[in-house]
Amino acid sequence: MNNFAHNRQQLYSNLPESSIILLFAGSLKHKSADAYYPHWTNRDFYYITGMTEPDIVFTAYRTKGVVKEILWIVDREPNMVRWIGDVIHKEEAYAISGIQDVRYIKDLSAFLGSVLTKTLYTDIYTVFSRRSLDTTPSVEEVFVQDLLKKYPFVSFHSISPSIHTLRMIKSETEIEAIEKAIHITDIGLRSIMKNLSPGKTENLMEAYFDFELKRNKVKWHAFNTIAASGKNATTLHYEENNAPLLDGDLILFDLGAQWDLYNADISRTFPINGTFSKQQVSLYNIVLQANKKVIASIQPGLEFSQLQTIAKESLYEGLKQLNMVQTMEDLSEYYFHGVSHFLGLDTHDVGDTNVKLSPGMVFTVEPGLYVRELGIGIRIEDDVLVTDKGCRVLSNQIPKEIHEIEDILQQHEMH
Ligand SMILES: [Mn+2]
Repeated sequence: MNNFAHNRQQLYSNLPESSIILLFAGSLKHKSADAYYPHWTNRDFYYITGMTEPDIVFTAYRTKGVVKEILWIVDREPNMVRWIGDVIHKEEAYAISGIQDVRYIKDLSAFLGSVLTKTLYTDIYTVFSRRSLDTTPSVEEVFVQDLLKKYPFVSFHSISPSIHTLRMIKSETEIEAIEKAIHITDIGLRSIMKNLSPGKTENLMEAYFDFELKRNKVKWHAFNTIAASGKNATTLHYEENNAPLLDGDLILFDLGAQWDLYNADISRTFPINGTFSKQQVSLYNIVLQANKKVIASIQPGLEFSQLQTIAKESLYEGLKQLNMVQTMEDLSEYYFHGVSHFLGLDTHDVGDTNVKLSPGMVFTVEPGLYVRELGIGIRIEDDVLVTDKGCRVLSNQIPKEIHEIEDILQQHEMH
């Protein structure tokens, strides 16, 4: 069975008899003048349909035990095709989604009207994903408000929790896409390592990464690249990436490619001149130790929240030996973010973190230390998959041991 069809079957298992699922791909967002932002398909919509084009709608409803699913696509005028290209056709939409009944969006309103007025379907499940009360209403909310004016007897429910629960457990195909994203991220990082030297700039390092991504047919980054040297690395989300690289400083990279909408999220920290100083070694090893301890602890049944506890204890022990902290509270001066987040269709992927680990979950392990007064920021981030007995580090091939990193950095002539 097609992956997306499989996802739909899982979703339908909890669908009550008198309810309709209504999902939107979302529309192009206006940027300025005649320019639009690139379309970012709603990730829940993609998970259920496999479609990436804007303005598509998906409906499903159960009738006499059978679920009827319909995909509503756009029909573009021939003249518009000449200007902005073709849209997806019915056969293509079926091939991708596995949904046999594909219709044109202009008929959706009449369809919903007839279903709502002639049958007992009164519960509509859709995606409510507004990030905060202050952001603009989503396409779903606008649709819902409009429909409620015409059909005040229907009630709406959020289907997001059901889809997000499914999205927490990755299929083989999803894992392969994440692995591919990590593989290309590795290629990009190695290009950075080959070209890293004092006197260059952060943005040049970013350019080496970007070149490899484009060369390997990556369309989007997983997120904005962080290339932060020296004290810049102590700002968590530094994205200026324009400072010169100084001899003796470290540089922290947090970056990732996206493949088939699935993301990689990797952090590595390198010495700009090819050799870690003594002080850098001692701090780096504390972070590396924490990274390894968290990874070693991963197994089904462990509380997700325990990952952070293990990371903090490990970092604390290391810093205590250096006399940099006295109590656990002191650690927040040098480490102030979570150690793990789920990874998938979103870089900070959906999912409930008040859970125990289960096979198929994919998340990051990213302890760090940020010592402002020393101009040192270190983060070592891997992506891991929970297996039956423990975990598989999907980013295992990306060097993180000091001797591995120094070997690679020192292989090339510094120029
Ligand atoms: Mn991350």
